[in-house]
Formats: sequence, structure tokens, C-alpha cells
Amino acid sequence: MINLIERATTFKNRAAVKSNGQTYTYSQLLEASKNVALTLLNGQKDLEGARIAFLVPSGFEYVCIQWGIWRAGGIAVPLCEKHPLPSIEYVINDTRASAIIFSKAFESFLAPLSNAFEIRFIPSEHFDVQDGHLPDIDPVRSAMILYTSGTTGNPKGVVTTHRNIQHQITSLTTSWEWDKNDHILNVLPMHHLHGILNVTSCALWSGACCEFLPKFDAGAVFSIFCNKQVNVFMAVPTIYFKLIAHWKTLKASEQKNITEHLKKFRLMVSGSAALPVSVLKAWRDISGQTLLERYGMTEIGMAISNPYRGERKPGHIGQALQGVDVRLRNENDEPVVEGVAGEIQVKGANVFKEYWKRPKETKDAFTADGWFKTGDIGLYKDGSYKILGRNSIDIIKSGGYKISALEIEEVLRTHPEIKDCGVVGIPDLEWGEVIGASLILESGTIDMEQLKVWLQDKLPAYKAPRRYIFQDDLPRNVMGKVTKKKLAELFIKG
Ligand code: MCA
Ligand code: AMP
Repeated sequence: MINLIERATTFKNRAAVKSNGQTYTYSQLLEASKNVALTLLNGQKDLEGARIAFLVPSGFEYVCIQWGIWRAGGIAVPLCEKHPLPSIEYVINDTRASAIIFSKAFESFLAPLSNAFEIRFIPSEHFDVQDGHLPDIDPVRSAMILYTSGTTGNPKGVVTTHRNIQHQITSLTTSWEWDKNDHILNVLPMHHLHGILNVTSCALWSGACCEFLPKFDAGAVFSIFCNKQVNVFMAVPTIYFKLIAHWKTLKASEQKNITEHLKKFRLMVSGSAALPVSVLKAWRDISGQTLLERYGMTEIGMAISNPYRGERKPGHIGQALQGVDVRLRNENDEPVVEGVAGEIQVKGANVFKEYWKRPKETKDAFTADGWFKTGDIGLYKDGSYKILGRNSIDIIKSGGYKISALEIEEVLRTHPEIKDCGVVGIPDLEWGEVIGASLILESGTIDMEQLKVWLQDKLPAYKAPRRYIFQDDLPRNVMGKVTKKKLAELFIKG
């Protein structure tokens, strides 16, 4: 049996998930996920790695479906609630999903796809109580596909096995001393690893409780914190920035009350993007907590972390996690000495299996001796790793989301008024980076309000450019290649 699920059988009546004002035990989770699995199997012995996409809000239902897919031998493909239809269609097409499970709220949104694909459409409320046998799942089998933006073309499906997932979980549960009495609040989207693995799966592996707030809202987060149950929290830097900004707007008595509750937390973690030292300090002033910053990636889970016990160095990401090998290499793939920058490369059972149906990209992502090339540049000094940047300017991190500048450019270029464009990330304290687009127009003008509306059904809101400039041509080098660094400077200079 999959280890995560086998362990759940030992936690029976403990609270596993809190969502929509209800608390569900591990026994309920096991029962409900079994019903999902048997419905999906529909008389078959094993789904044999069929891809099952699902579009449901975060919460109990989400976890039941994820576990149900795994227990039936399928590969879970979570979809993003904020994505417009073309992005959903892309994932369904790329994975060749055989079924899509959806909650009622998405019925009409997904309706156009029922003509386009021959797949089972399964409403999430149709999982009746069932009896039957579930297959035995070998941990080397593929478990999940998450989509990530890269430097080339469309997003790629990152395939992880049950064994990868188990290693990703255990390196965190041991290093951060997860305990069955923990209670974590999950405000993160559930189509990315941070929310899925670090928060939900680590909690459920530990016999702890994962409480879901499906849409981040700073006021709601603070009220839940003041209910005294939550003692662990994990988020992206933008969320801490927003919590700090909200706290500042409160009355002194409310601030004091929140601070008293925050001081009692066991652990607060930041990741998915660089945590500005000013945010770390402001949060420490409010909460008495020094955020534990860690570094990870969809392909590898978490690789480097500041210590649970010991000094958490501001502006640094800490040391390699247990069971994860990390090294730094220069452009010639040679080791670098302490204090010198190099690409972070990672090896271990945590590292993903492959990019879905992309053997070339998979091969290119590894060195000849099997290390995964993260594309992140870092250095090691005085016992800690520090991130310096990325080797591609075309990867943007905004609000913790990884975004490809090229993907946005491709969409913009299909607008009839846009002749050419260049997209860059502009440093920003709140978002990490905000997306800037330089437009070269066919004729002198464009209706910006119309452009924003036009983009809405082509890109999720977090991928939409926030700042625009207009140019006659993009900055180019002598070879005629666009110089993105120069373009970014134009935005920074304002
Ligand atoms: C939204 N807005 C933005 C952006 N996103 N503005 C600038 N840049 C953005 N990226 C604007 C909206 O247009 C809207 O503006 C307003 O902000 C509120 O939008 P909304 O969608 O409601 O935003 P939100 O709910 O406040 O979202 C902020 C957020 C969200 C909660 C920080 O971005 C988020 O959940 N980020 C987490 C992503 C994540 O989990 N990444 C992990 C990837 P207006 O009001 O004007 O309309 S996994 C990973 O990275 C690895 C494995 C790792 O290491 O963890
Ligand atoms: P994703 O592809 O969404 O998994 O994002 C992974 C990327 O997020 C990494 O390659 C890094 O560029 C970035 N990242 C994650 N954690 C950190 C961190 N603590 N500091 C800086 N960048 C980070």
C-alpha cells in the first residue's frame, strides 16, 4: 500500500482535515478516498497509470480525490481553479487524461471540453459508498504530474513517483520535527508542490491536522490564528508581506492579541521565492517568529533548508536537507570553491522521474553523471547556501508562481494590434517580481482596458503583465537579439 495511506490507518479517529467548517478524521478520509478509487476503477483491477485530472477547491474533497486516484493506480493531475479554459485544455490534452473530476461550480466552465475530448466527466459529488478490492501500488510507479513553466515553449508536466513523494515528505517531516499534534493552516493553491506536499502531505503523513482556507485573505488568516488551534504555517514571501500590511491597519488591541497568538506557533516557514530580509525582520517584530526559509522546486521537492533548531540566517537558504545531495558547478561543469557562485545541482530519491512525454527535455535537465540542473545560481559560505539568481532571465517568480516570459510573449503576439513584444520580471518587494511588457504596436495605439479583458481568457491573472511600456523596437545587441537585461532596466528606471 502507498505509505502515506498505510500510515493513515494508524491515525483513525484523529482529525485529518478541516475545511468548510467541518472536521474530518483519518478514517473518514480513508473511507471516502476508497469510494473515489472504486468509482474510478469501475470494475477494472488497476488504473495502470491512467491520468486523472481534477478541478475542485482545496479541502477535504480535494484530498479524497487525490488519494482515491493514487489508491486506484492512477496518476493525479490537479488543475488550477484560476486558470482560463485554454490552460486547462492544454493540460488535459498533454496528459491525455482519461477522466476529469470536477465540482459543480466548474460544470458550465468545463462544458466546452466535453465535445473536444473523449474522456469521462465525473462530478465530484458522485462518489457513492462502494465495496471492492483496491490494487497494490508499487512505489516506483508514477503518482502525480504538476505543470511547471520552463525557458522553452509550453509548461512541462513534472512526473513524480510515490517513492519520490515519500522521500520529499520524510526529509521535511524529520528535519522540521513534524508531530501528530501539529495543526497547519493551508492557504496555498493546490496545483503546486508547496501546498500539496510541504503543507498537506507532510501534515497527513504525521497524523496532524490540515485546515484549509481555499482563498487567501489576510483578515481570515489572522482570525483562524486566533482560534488557538493552528501552530504551523507555511507560505510564500508575498503572503507574509500581505499579512504584515494588514496587521499594520489594525487597532493596537487587535495587533496585540494577534501577536500573542503568533508567539505560540511551533514553526513558520517561507519559500518558493526569495524572502526579503526586510520582510523577515518585520514579521519577527510582529510575531516573535524567525521565518525558516527553505529552497525547493517542483522537480525536486525541497533541497536546502535553514535549520529547525539552530541559526536561521536572514537572506540565506541554509543547508542540504537530509537525504538530498547538493553541489555547485560553474559553466564548465566544474566544482566551485566556497564563496564562488555556481549552478545548484541536486541528486537524491527526491528528484522527479521525468518530464511527461519529453525525453529530450528530461535528458537535458540532468548532467551526464545524473545531477538535476536547477538553473538557480547560488553560493556556499560559512555553512549556508545563498541564492543569487537564475541562469535564465526568462523565468519570472511572481507571488511565488514560476512564470515563463516567453509564454506571455507568445500570447501577446497573437493580438492583432501587437507587432512584437518583450516580457521581463521587474523586482518588487511585495510580489518578488512583477511582470512588465514592452509592446511594439502595428499602428500607434491600443485600448489598454480592452487588452486586459482580452488577456483574461488566455492567461491566469497572476501571469498578466502589470506594467506596460511602448517602444518602436525592443533593445537589441549587435546580433539583433533582444537584450532583456536592458529592457528590465527601462522598467526599473521608470
Ligand atoms: C495577483 N495580482 C497580482 C499578482 N497576482 N499583481 C501583481 N503580480 C501578481 N503576481 C493582483 C490581482 O490582479 C488583483 O488585483 C489582486 O492582486 C488580488 O488578486 P488575487 O488573485 O485575489 O490575489 P491573491 O489571492 O491576493 O494572491 C496572492 C497570493 C497568490 C495569495 C500570494 O499569488 C498565491 O497563492 N501565491 C502562491 C503561489 C504558490 O503556491 N507557489 C508555489 C509554487 P486587482 O485587485 O487590481 O484586480 S511551488 C514552488 O515554488 C516550489 C516547489 C517551492 O519552492 O515551493
Ligand atoms: P517552481 O518551479 O514553481 O517549483 O519554483 C522553483 C523555483 O523557485 C526555484 O527554482 C527557485 O528559483 C525559486 N525558489 C524556491 N525557493 C526559493 C527561495 N527560498 N529563495 C529563492 N528562490 C526560491
